[in-house]
Amino acid sequence: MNTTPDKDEPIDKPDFRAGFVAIVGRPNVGKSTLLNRLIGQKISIVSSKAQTTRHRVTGILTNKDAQFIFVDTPGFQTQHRNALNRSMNRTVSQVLSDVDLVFFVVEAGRMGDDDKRVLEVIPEDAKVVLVINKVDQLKEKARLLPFIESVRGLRDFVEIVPLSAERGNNCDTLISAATPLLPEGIAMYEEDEITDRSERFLAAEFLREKLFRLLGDELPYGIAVEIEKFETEGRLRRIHAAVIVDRAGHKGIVIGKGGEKLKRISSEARVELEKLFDGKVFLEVWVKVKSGWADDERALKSLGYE
Ligand SMILES: Nc1nc2c(ncn2[C@@H]2O[C@H](COP(=O)(O)OP(=O)(O)OP(=O)(O)O)[C@@H](O)[C@H]2O)c(=O)[nH]1
Ligand SMILES: [Mg+2]
Repeated sequence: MNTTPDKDEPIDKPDFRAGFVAIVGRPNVGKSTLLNRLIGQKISIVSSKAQTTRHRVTGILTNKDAQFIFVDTPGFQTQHRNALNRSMNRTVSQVLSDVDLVFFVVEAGRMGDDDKRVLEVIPEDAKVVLVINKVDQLKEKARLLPFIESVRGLRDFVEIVPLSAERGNNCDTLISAATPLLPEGIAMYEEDEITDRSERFLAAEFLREKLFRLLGDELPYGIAVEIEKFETEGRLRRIHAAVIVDRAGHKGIVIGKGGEKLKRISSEARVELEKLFDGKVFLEVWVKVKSGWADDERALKSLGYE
């Protein structure tokens, strides 16, 4: 019998823990920043605009004690403006129904009605860790303790962890606190796997991030990205992507004078994708008008929304 450990064998040690952790909260509290920080790599897109994340994004962290399968979710919408908003909330509810642990993320010093609505969506029997993010933004550190006191009664939180996802402060405390809260079990993914989402999905997301970051305030909400072709030749990826806008008048804004805007957007996306895929990327982007796509269930399905 061969007793040397096989590299491909799942990690199976006594006391090892593995489980799914949902990261939920209202828009813009820093959920995706936290996911990226916890797994040590950028996988989920981030911007200063609310409602950046529209899909479930999985990030996997494996250490010697546990395997965390974090699931980043869209910010929970308190207003349902269209089918896209409903789809995003559905994603949050679906993720919440099927995890071992929940990180409920709020901003330090702020617990509004929109935060409390998210708390109501978390199933009663779920184990919930309250993550108080952006502590670096608190001008007076002395305000943190009274804030914690004022929110700790909202639910029977299993842990309360203040941190800064952006700076990385106290994120290791969150991991240590969450480890014993995961069920005992074997790893479900290989040690070096960081996500279960495809390169095709990540390419669309990274391009959408640049659109969110480089376009004005309102435009990104009417924008989606469709990957029309994704080919791999050795270490080279050839990607053809369409930026979907919902009004003909928006096309010119995305393209910009002499094509400058779109050139900058696709070049910034390409640079990040090359880092992520560790290989050369050819990214060709064009703009397509699909009126009313965000309120059209069929169009949403074809764009990969749940
Ligand atoms: N100062 C500070 N800013 C942060 C921190 N974490 C996140 N941010 C910023 O907050 C903004 C929103 O971050 P995201 O990670 O996109 O937030 P989100 O909760 O995923 O947002 P949605 O996907 O839109 O729901 C970005 O501008 C981040 O840089 C933090 O710890 N400190
Ligand atoms: Mg997000």
